[in-house]
Amino acid sequence: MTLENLLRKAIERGELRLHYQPQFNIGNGTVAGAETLLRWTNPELGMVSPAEFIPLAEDTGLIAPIGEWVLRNACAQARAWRDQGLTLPRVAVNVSAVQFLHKGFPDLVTRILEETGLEPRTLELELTESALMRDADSAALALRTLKDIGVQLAIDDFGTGYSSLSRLKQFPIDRLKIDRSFVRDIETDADDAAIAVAIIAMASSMRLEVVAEGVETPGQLEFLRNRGCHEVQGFLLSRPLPAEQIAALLARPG
Ligand code: G
Ligand code: G
Ligand code: MN
Ligand code: NA
Repeated sequence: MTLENLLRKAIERGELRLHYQPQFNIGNGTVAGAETLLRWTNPELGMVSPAEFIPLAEDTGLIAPIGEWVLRNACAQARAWRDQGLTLPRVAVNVSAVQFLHKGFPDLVTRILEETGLEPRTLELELTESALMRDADSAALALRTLKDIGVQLAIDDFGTGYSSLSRLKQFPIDRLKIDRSFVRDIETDADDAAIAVAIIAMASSMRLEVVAEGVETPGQLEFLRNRGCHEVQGFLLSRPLPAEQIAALLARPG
């Protein structure tokens, strides 16, 4: 079977699962949220990376059912944690450009929030910078509709696309995620450090929050803390984890 046909069957065969990577407040170390990351394990292929199958899903239209599955399951999980008395302030879901620009997307979000009974502000949608800039007028409209629903909005992989700053100002965004390619050499590469510092400064002047991705070392964490970054996410703090392990993390006293 082709990869496409295997992927087509993955939902009904229950081969998709969600992992969650916690995001921490840099000041006090509390959990600020978690990013939902899709995992596909196929009996023949083993683990297939989303970096491989998401582009295929986008090209074949499979992103619609897969994206819907991710959104529904992430919202249901967030609601389940809440019902268990666990506080997760925010669950972030990656939304591909194809999904985001589809006319019915805001209605789908509304329907899933109603079905699961999750407060809209608990859900954050991560859009990539390139998805937003592809057709910035349509993106601005779609973002406004989503913002009116009450969800939070983040720009993922920030710094890697070609944002027009005047556009950025028009977008009703809550949060920027500094791409991990800038974090990796933040202590040694003056250009990467300057970019990260500029993103943090720009975000604070626009009253946006900043999450740094891909934090792997204490030195990177220290740099980001000294520069006023709000939140961090990365292997230093936690890998993406199955839901049960997130529950344990949230239940941990203190
Ligand atoms: O988790 P990992 O590093 O393997 O993810 C690789 C890429 O796949 C990242 O760019 C990530 O944003 C993307 N990705 C992971 N899960 C999802 C998902 O549920 N939907 C979309 N559209 N992209 C995802
Ligand atoms: O494109 P996006 O930012 O959504 O990608 C998220 C991906 O980054 C996930 O697949 C996740 O596994 C990966 N990731 C998360 N933390 C780290 C990290 O500290 N280092 C590296 N190299 N990858 C990370
Ligand atoms: Mn992301
Ligand atoms: Na990213």
